[in-house]
Order: sequence, then C-alpha cells, then structure tokens
Amino acid sequence: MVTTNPAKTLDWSGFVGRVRAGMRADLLVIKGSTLDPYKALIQATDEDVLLVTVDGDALYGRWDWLERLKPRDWEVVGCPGLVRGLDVTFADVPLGNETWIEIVSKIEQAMKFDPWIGSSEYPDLHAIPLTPLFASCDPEFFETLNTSANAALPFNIWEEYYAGIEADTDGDGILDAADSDDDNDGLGDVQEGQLGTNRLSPDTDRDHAIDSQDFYPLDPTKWQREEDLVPYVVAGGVLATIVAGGYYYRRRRS
Ligand SMILES: [Ca+2]
Ligand SMILES: [Ca+2]
Ligand SMILES: [Ca+2]
Ligand SMILES: [Ca+2]
Repeated sequence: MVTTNPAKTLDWSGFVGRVRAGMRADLLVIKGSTLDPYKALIQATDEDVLLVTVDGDALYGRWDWLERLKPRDWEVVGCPGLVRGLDVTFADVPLGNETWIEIVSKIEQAMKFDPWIGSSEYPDLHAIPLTPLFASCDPEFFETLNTSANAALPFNIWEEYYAGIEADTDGDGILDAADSDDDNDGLGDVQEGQLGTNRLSPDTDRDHAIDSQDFYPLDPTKWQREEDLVPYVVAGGVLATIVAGGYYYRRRRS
C-alpha cells in the first residue's frame, strides 16, 4: 500500500509496489498495526524492522527467519538490545565472499589517522570513528539531529521514538525481561552463562553455526565434532558397497 503509488509514479508498477506473483519481491516487514501501515512505517525504529528481501532474497532481518530461509548464509549484526541477521555475501560478484565484519574492519582501518603524518603537525586532525550501523546505538546521530540548525526539528526524536523502547533483542515479541532465551538460539540465558557463550548473540564465535548447534561455540574454526563426520562417510561407504553388491548379484542372476 505504501509503495504502490510511488511505483506508479516511477512507472515501475510492473516490477515493484505490490505483493504479487511475478513481481520482484522487494519486501520490508516491520512490526506495527495493519490498521495504519503508513504510521507503522514512518514511526518504525531499528527494532521494528523484521525482514528485508531484495528480489526475493532475504538479506536482513530476524536471524531465526534468515536461518530458516538460508541456513548458515548470514551473519550476526547488532548493538545492545538488538540482534539481527545480515547477508552481504554474493558469490557471483568480485569480492562477493567478503563478510560484513571483514568489510567493516577494512573501512575502520582506512579511516584511521595515519600516525606517520604526525599528530603534532596537525593537532586538529583526528581519526574518524565509523558510525554505528543502527541509529538506536548512535548517540551522535540524535545529538546532531537535535542540535543542528539545518534539522531544526520541533521535537526530540530520541525522546519521542526511542527512549521508551524496552529491549527485545531477538525481535520475537517477548521482551528480554520476560524472555528466558534472549537471543532465541535454543540455549537458555542461564545455560549460556554457564557455557560462557553470549546470551545476546545467537552465534558467539561468528562461525555461522548458531550456539545451540555449535559443539565448539567459543571456537570459530570448527562447529562439528569429528565423530559426527566419520559415521556419515562410513555410512556412505556401506551404502555404496550395498548398492554395488546388489548390482553384482543381479548381474550374476541374469
Ligand atoms: Ca525476545
Ligand atoms: Ca540463548
Ligand atoms: Ca547465544
Ligand atoms: Ca564454533
């Protein structure tokens, strides 16, 4: 509804603007009432965005939804009170295997002030920190909005929309205060405390295996046990032997 008219304006109605078979499926799923989708969209904060698909490909949203749509082909992003899944990898483009964490690391390196130039020579120059991905974890964003003469807003956006938000880290509708598994990874908060894993991240060691399925949740180099891999190979060998034996038996009888 919100996008139908803009699609008509741009003469893109044949591709986007409606949820219909044959369209590009560029979808945004946000929390809110269906009675007033315009208001829900305009007032949506980071916490309200539950899913983003581009041409039918789920690229961002609740991590448990991404895991169901594209197992292990996503990574954790978030900030205090918020965790989501993100997929920026795309095998068909150059450097398409770079993950979000690798991209951020490179940008941070590039934005560091080169100490070789010498800070004494340019005392007013400072490294520029990278702006957080989420506005709700970016105090400077709100500071700029509230103090900038150009913005000149008649109200305080932080106070109006963000200040009262209670954390629901995994976005499942159960506030952290009442949720026994804050990140929805199948390990309870108490259990995660005992294991040493992060109760606010479904993939503590960032190896793309969620904590409850990772036999080594604190070791990013592995997630499966050796003994779990071996039976699969043996079973395959046994199966191949049975198939080959059956084939030989039938050949002998015919
Ligand atoms: Ca929750
Ligand atoms: Ca958990
Ligand atoms: Ca966890
Ligand atoms: Ca691991």
